[in-house]
Amino acid sequence: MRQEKITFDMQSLRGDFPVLQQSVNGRPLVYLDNAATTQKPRSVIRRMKEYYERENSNIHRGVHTLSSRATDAYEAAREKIRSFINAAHSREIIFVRGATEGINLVAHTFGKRFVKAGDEILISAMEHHSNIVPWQMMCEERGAHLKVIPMNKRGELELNAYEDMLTSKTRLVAVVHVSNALGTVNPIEKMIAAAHGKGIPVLVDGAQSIPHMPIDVQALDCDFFVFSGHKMYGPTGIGVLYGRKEILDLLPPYQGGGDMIRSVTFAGTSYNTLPHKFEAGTPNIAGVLGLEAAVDYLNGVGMSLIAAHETALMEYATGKLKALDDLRIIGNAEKKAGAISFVLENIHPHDIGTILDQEGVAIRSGHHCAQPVMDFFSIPATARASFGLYNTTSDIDKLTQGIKKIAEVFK
Ligand code: 7TS
Repeated sequence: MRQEKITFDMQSLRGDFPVLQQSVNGRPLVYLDNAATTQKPRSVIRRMKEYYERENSNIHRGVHTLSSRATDAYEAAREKIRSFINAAHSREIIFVRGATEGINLVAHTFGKRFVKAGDEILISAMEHHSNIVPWQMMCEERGAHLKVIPMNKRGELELNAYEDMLTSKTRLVAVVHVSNALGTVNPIEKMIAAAHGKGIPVLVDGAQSIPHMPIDVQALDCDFFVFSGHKMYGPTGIGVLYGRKEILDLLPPYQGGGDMIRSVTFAGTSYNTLPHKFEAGTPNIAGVLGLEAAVDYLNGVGMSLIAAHETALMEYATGKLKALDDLRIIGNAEKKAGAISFVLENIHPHDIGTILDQEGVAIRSGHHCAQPVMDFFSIPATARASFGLYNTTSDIDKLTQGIKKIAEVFK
């Protein structure tokens, strides 16, 4: 069982994040761009600094003390992350640069091993570009077809259509858990069960779910799950590909280099076992240790408590935004997490973002690397407020006050 504090002490929690203790444009910072990246607690920053000051050394190759210390720390972090997502084995945890690299790794290696001309890959209508383009590239290379699970105007996937699309030609389903552009939480347990019913493996893009809810990859029964450290209070440049051992063992290596080999001669090379087979070259050691510190931080607060706090925030924000004149929320799925996208009548989202910034409120405006979602709703862009564990109802009040000001300026 994870240790969870009984109460959510917001003041002490916010105090853990140095970035939040500043003013921007003369106003105390209200940070509502957590879907793009989250702020880092002091413990994460400290862990990385400590590594460089005391342990810095390359891993898996030296016999000297610092090297074995760094190796032990790196592998202990892998075990911590295994436990965080409840994977069955730590060798199923592959360190990558982020969700994007995790998806590219699977598209490349799975494609090479399992996909041939005429086969189909299923993605959904609400994917981030990083869960579209790698599959397009792979399908083009292999003469396969990319099929798109449709969604409705609320921003929910059409599950009946999905089940009909699972055929003997389908090699893999790659679907987002929580949409970064709409906030929709997809019913992935159901979707995975339906695919498995036909023997089809499933990759889940967990970039936007991992910071907001407890994740148990064995309970989900997914075959692959990818996420980025920087969206869960960890550093940039580090992420995780979880893969079921039985499938990872069948895949060819992604990149060649040091650490991924068992032996090399000019006549040929034999490859290392999991997870090293997929970790060529010197990895982001400091990043891995920073990510471990982020996991410790999340466990310390408690993922269930974070989920409950953020669900309440989402409800509060939805109510406040809905009450504003001329504001339309894009994405009204029954189950949402993390982010609310909206548009204001006759005001470009970039103007919303710029004026809010003057109020010290940081939100994101644009297509959120989900252009097909914008096309679906016939809009060029949205403004998006996205939440983290340190956000409060007072942050949301400042957001809505800022939006009211914008409406007045443009009147
Ligand atoms: N998948 C989803 C659902 C995402 O939201 C993102 C990043 C990625 C994959 C890619 O993650 P990366 O860490 O490899 O870049 N989403 C966003 C966003 O919404 N605003 O900035 C980045």
